[in-house]
Amino acid sequence: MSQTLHIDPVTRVEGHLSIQVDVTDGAVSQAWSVGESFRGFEAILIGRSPLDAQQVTQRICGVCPVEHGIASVLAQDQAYGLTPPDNGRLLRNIMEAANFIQSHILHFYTLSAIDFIDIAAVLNYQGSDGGLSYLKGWIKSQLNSTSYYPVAPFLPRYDAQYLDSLDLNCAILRNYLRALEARTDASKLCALFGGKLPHVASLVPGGATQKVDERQIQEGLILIRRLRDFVDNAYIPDVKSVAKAFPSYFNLGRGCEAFLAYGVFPEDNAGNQLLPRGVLNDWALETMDPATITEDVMYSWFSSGSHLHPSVGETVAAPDKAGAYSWVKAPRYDGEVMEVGPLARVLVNYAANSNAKLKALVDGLLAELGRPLTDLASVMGRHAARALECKVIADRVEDWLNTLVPVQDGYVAFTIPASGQGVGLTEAARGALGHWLQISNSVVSRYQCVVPTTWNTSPRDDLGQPGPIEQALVGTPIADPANPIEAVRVVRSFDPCLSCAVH
Ligand code: NFE
Ligand code: MG
Repeated sequence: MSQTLHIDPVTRVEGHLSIQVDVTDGAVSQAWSVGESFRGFEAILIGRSPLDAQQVTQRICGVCPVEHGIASVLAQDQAYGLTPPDNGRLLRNIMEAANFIQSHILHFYTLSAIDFIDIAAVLNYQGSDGGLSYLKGWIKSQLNSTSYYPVAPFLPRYDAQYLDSLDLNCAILRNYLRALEARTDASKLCALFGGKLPHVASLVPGGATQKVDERQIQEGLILIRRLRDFVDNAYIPDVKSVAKAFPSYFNLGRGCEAFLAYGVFPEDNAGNQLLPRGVLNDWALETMDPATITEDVMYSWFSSGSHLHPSVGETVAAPDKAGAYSWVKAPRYDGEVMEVGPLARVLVNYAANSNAKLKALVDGLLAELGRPLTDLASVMGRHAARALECKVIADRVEDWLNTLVPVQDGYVAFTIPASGQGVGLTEAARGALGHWLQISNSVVSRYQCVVPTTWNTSPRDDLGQPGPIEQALVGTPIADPANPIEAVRVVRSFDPCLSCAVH
């Protein structure tokens, strides 16, 4: 017997995502991922000064603005022939890393933990709850309110099997509150060198405009040490606890098992990165070649050419196009479906053995859980990879802060050429991010963004191959079609941001 479920909207993701699944004999047999809005940032930039790009593209998203700004200035660095000085490279890394940290903490606690915490058990518990009484009182008062969304984000939600342990439920809910403060610290760290957040002001082609002083470095160190403490003593232990309580989720949401990373956080001007680029296909490491990237639009609401490289890409909206079902394009690497994100970065790094600390963290986790590496291609593997890379990044930020040289310039001067082109490849919290820029008559003549969630929520491509989330959903058992919690757990493990995906 088969039935079709519409999960629309998928809540606790950024932007407007709708998921449709056919459930046959108790499991998902087919899935469709639908981006429900169009934004048009690529068109907005045409005819404007390229210098607007790092400001305009940051407005694609309030969660990952810095990464869009970085991709844009990297594309301009290439177009103008610039190499940032060390301080500029370090400042960019610190701002981008701070944005990663706040985003990963947001994803686990604010967006995903409620899929696992037994809210009712915490509300009904009468004993000492270690600081939760205010939150419980608030939820209870809202339960009696007549507002349309009684206690969002906590309720309503799907009935499901949640965490058994009352202590664990209370502990993670307490850390849910602490996570809000941790995200504030991460945003302060970014704003310390970016001037403001969201949408930092100091990113420019050639580096970053902030001229740091000793006070800023000390303030940054205080913030990153608090964040490292939260990651070590709350985030990673909580993810491990959830992983141990839901072992079956290491076998759910496997997906396309092909992974792409552009690499991020340059450690020098010679191409070395904290988390390097690469492709993992059939669990074998390959060199990443951006020339093979294309975007298909057969099933997307665009009338522009399909299977184009982003350097010649087009974005022409066609809301009435027959056969299309999403505003998300379908990026492919050498024609293949690729998952991007923390799991991709961690697996590429593991295969390349390029970061000893990250490899040791992964080995330690696998030993603790008694699982093979391949089990990380799963719902729980994505949560775990995000937490472990968060530690590696947060630890490294402290080194970068200590390497900044006070008062030294963070950027080099530049002139905008009358014509030119460039590509900025980096990683956002959610995965591989690229901006392709073309300049004619000193203004932007083409601007194409291929964004992490464009990869992960992509619809079927010209060959009919489903996108990564569509593939990850297939096979997922749905115990109760009225409460498809298993499906949303799979979707949320990718941390989709549709605002970015449809840009
Ligand atoms: Ni709107 Fe973003 C990140 C980017 S996701 S959050 O991370 O780029 O597509
Ligand atoms: Mg695009």
